This record gives sequence, structure tokens and C-alpha cells, in this order.
Amino acid sequence: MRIAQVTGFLGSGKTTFLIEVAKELNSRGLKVATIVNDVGHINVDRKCMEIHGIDTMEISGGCICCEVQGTLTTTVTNIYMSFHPDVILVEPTGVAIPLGLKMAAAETVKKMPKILEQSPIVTFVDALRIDKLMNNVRRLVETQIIEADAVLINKVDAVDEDRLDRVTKMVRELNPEVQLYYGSSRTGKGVKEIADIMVNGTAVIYDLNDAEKRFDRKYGE
Ligand SMILES: Nc1nc2c(ncn2[C@@H]2O[C@H](COP(=O)(O)OP(=O)(O)O)[C@@H](O)[C@H]2O)c(=O)[nH]1
Ligand SMILES: [Mg+2]
Repeated sequence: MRIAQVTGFLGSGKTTFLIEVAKELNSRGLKVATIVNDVGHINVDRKCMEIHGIDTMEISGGCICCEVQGTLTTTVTNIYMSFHPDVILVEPTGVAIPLGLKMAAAETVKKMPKILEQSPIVTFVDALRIDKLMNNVRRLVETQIIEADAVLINKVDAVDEDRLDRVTKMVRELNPEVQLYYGSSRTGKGVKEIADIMVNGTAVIYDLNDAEKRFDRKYGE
């Protein structure tokens, strides 16, 4: 069983895209379950997933990458016992950062070592709203890109080439070696590639100190 997590600010298209990924995995004969993590009361993402027939569990009361890290293990264990999926897709809150998610998943993998493997963490970058986000939540968006195993520049159906070039450059500057993909749930672009890495790719297990150093260098702290 694999645990595949994504990050990306609220509205970057995670739920919509993951539904397409789940359908793609189903068509390959793989069984998929999802975990959605929300801090609010009514979980819209869960409803969306379930409308599409995807078995979904919810973690609430805080973000998996920090406050409720430990809950992930319990939820994954429950999913394993009730659904036996091949892949668990995890959509955390929009403010989750890859490092925290990796740490949470690493703990879970430790508890079920022969059963569970961690897939690369895919960060969604909203090509349509990137300028607004960089004005308002720059540090969060940059962290999500810096710490990602793979970046999906999403909603490419809605932007022109100039903007796409600009977003690509920005991502490359922050994380020169990251695997880069372009996506659109409207056209299906990128769905197969992301499904592939979720099934076959490996999460980069980087030295946590090194990751912190990279981050500090950028912000000079
Ligand atoms: N143009 C375009 N809009 C998209 C795409 N994917 C999602 N959206 C829209 O972006 C909004 C947020 O999508 P959602 O999947 O809920 O984002 P999440 O908050 O990251 O889970 C919705 O209004 C979607 O219709 C896409 O590929 N292209
Ligand atoms: Mg969502």
C-alpha cells in the first residue's frame, strides 16, 4: 500500500485533480482511498470525493503536518483494515508543508513497515492565481515548492504561455532539481504522469537539517 500526499494552497485544484488521479488509478485496476484533512466543520472535499465513489476518511481538528500528526497513523491503519486499498491519496489543509507531511507519513510507515510506502509529495502551484498568492502568502507557497518532491503547475488550461514560462522560472529558481509537471483537470493533462509517480516514484528522504538549512539560506535567518 502506498501513501501519496499533496500540498498546495486552498483553491489550487487539489481535490478536482485527485479525483481524476483516482479514476486513472481505478482504470489500472488499483483500489484507491482518500484522506482529507480540514480544520473547518463541514468537509466539502470529502463530499466531492464520495460523490465520485472514492472511499474517504477525514481527519479534523488541525493540520496533519503539525497539530494532529499522530492521527494519520490511526486513520491509515483504519483504512487499511476496512478498504485494503493499493493507494491512499492524502489531501491535507492548504497550509500544510511537505516536511511536516513527510514526517507524519514516516512515523506511519515505521508502524507498518512491510505494508506501507511513501510516494513523492506533489505540490500544486496555481498558475491562475500565483501572483495574488505570492503577494499574500509568499512564504508558505515558497516553502511548499522548496520542500516538494514534485511540483505540478496546475490549471494550465486557463493561462497563456508567458505566464506559464514565468511560473516555471519561479519554481525552478526555488527548487532547481524538482520533478516538474503541468496539469489541468479540465483537459486531463498531467493526470497519468502524477498517477505514475504516485504508484512508482519514491519520496526523497532528505536530511532534515539540510532542508532546514536550504530554507534558512533563502530567508537569511
Ligand atoms: N481552469 C481550471 N480550474 C480548475 C482546475 N482544477 C480546479 N479548478 C477550479 O479551482 C477551484 C478550486 O478547486 P479545488 O479542487 O476545490 O481546489 P483545492 O482547494 O486545492 O482542493 C474550483 O473552482 C475548480 O473548479 C483546472 O485544471 N483548471
Ligand atoms: Mg480541496
